Amino acid sequence: MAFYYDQPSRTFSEYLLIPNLTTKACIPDNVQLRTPITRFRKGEIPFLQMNLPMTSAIMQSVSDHNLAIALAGCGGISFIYGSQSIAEQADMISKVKKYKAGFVDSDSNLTPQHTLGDVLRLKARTGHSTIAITENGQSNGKLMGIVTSRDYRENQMSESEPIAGFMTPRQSLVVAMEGVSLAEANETIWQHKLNCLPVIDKEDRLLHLVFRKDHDSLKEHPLELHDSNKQLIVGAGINTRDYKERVPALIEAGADIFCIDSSDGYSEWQAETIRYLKATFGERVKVGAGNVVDREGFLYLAEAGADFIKVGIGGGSICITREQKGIGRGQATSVIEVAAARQEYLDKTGIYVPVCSDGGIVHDYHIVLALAMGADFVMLGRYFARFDESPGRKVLIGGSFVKEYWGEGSSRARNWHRYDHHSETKAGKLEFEEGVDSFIPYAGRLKDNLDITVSKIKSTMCNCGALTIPELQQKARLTTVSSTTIVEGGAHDVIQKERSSQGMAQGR
Ligand code: RVP
Repeated sequence: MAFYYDQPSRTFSEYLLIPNLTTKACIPDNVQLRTPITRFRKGEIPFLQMNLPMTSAIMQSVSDHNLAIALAGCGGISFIYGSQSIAEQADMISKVKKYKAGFVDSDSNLTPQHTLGDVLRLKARTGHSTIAITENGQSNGKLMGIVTSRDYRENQMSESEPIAGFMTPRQSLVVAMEGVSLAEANETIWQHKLNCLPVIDKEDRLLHLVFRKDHDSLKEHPLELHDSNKQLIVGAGINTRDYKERVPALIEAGADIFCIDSSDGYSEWQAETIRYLKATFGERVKVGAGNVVDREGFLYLAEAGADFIKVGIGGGSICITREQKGIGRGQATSVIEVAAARQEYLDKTGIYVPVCSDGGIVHDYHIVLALAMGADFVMLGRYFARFDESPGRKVLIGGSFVKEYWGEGSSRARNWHRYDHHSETKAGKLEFEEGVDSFIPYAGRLKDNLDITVSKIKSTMCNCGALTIPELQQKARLTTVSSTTIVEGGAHDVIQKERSSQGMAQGR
C-alpha cells in the first residue's frame, strides 16, 4: 500500500519568525553571513566558504560569466550553466578566472581601415565611446590606436573617412605593460589625466583597458570571494552523462566547484557520477548534488560523497514540474526535513554536509526563513535574472523594462540532460516541457539590489538575536500562519499612496 504523509507540505509564505531577545550587540554591522559550501568534519575548517549565503541558478538565463563575476564580487558563487557545449562552458569559466577588477577586455574593436561610419554604428550598438583600434580588429590584436568621441566631429566629417586618418595613434598613447597592478594603472591614469589606459604585452598586443571610473571597484567589493591566487571563485553545472569529458575540461579552465544539475537527484546516476569524480580526481574535486526533497534522498547523496546537497522540486518560479508530472514538495517542508537528516548524518558520522535551498524564493525574507530552517545557503534564479549582469535580453513592454527568463526545462533551453532518465529513445530531445519562457521586471544592477536584500537579512537576524547563520539555525523560533494572518501582514484597511521602490527589490 502506498505511504501517506500525515501533514500537507508547506511553502515559505506559510511561516513567520518569532523575535528573540535582541541584545545591544545584535546590530546589523555585527552580523556576518559567512557559510560553508563543502562538507567538513566537525571542528575542522570547510575547504570552501562563501561570504554571502547566495548562489545563482544553473540556468542559461541566469549564470554566465558576467553574472558570476558580479556575484563573486559580492561574496557568493554562480554555477555557470552546463546546457551548452563543453568548450563554451569552459570559456565562460576561464573568463571569470582571468577577470581582474578594473581590467576589462575591450568589447569595441575595429581596424585602421574601418571608417567613421563603422565607429558611429558600433558606438550606437554598444553604447561605449572608447574603441580600440587593432591590426586585426580583435580585442587582443596588435594595438594601432584608440578612438574616442574627442577624435572626430560627427557632422563635419565624411562617414567614409578611414579611422587611420583621425585615431589617436599608438605612438601618442600612454600605455601600461602586462603585469601592472590596478594601483599602478590608476596612478598612471591620474598623472596623465587619462580616461582610459590600454594594457599591452611585449609584442604590443592589447590585453585590457583600465578605465578611470573603475578606480573604486576594490573598495566597492569588501566581501569579494577569491582563491589563493586572487582569482574569483566560480562553480559549474554538470550532468550525469558527459561528466567524464566535461569535468576535466572545466577543471583545466579553473572551475572551483561543481554541481550535478537535475530536477530529481535521488538517482543511481548521481551516486555513480560523484563516486567516479572522487575516485578519478580525489577529494580536491568538490561536487554538489541534487535536487532532493526528503530524508532518504539526502542520506543517499551524502553517503555517495556529495559535498553539498540541493533541495527543491517544482518550486522554481518558471517550473511546471508539479503540474506536468505530479512530483514535488512544498519548499519549506523539504528544507526542514532535509536539515533534520543532515543533523542525523552529522551525529552518526561527524561530517557536516551543507544544504542549499533551491528555487521558490519570492521575497527577501524567504531567504532568512530558509536559513533559519537549516539551509546553509540558497540558490536563486528569478532574483538574479532581473539584473543588468544576467544574460537575458532587456525589453521595453508597456512602458516598463523587463528581462527574459526561461526555465531549463523549457523547449527554449533544450536542456534534456536535466530532465531525462538516461532513456536511449528520448536522448537528445525533450518530450514535454517542465519549464516556461517568461518576462520578469528589470531591476538594475546586481550590487544595488543585493545591498538591500542583505540589509533585510541582517536586520531580521538581529530580531532573532542571531549574529551568524549557525546561531540563527540554533535559536530560530518559527510559526505557521493562517491565511488571515498573511492578509494582516500586508498593508490593509488603508488607501495606500504610491510606495517607494526602495526596499521592494524582491517584490513580484
Ligand atoms: P527561482 O529562483 O524560483 O526562479 O527558481 C530557480 C530554480 O528553478 C533553479 O535553480 C532550478 O532548480 C529550477 N528550475 C530551472 N529550470 C526549471 C524548469 O524549467 N522547470 N526549474
